[in-house]
Amino acid sequence: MSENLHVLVVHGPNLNLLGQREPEVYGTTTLAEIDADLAERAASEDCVLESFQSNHEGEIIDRIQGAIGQTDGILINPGGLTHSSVALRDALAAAGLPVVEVHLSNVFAREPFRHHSYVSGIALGVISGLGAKGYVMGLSALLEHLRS
Ligand code: CA2
Repeated sequence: MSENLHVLVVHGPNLNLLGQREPEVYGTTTLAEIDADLAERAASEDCVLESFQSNHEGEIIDRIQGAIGQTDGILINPGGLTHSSVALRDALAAAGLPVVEVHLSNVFAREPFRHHSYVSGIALGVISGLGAKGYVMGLSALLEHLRS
């Protein structure tokens, strides 16, 4: 691996709809805009970033397995898989990489089924409710952790 830090950004199911549906819950920023903001921050921090979105749990797990030995950390919004997927948690734990979990909405101010995350217990930290800005904050925290 080169001396630049490598970060994998994972966007879970339905996040491809950002900016097109439910703006009152998820805001008006599109996924492409979030990725562009992340790419800009990554470039200023000499970080190599790769963003990946899938609506398929297995594809996400395959991508996380593929990151082993190739990536230094993972920034993830697991979408609805947050609250349902033991398999996603197992994949992240098996990767053994620092993980920052991001949610656009404040999941704790929403329905009770959103209050539990299978990912949080293996995450370095969680950002929830700060909208699209939360991703850049999460990347920043992840890079700071990797450099410390
Ligand atoms: O707040 C978040 O970022 C969530 O991870 C979003 C998930 C939800 O299941 C989690 O509880 C919290 C849903 C992602 C669906 O994204 C959409 C975006 C636009 C329109 C419809 C869905």
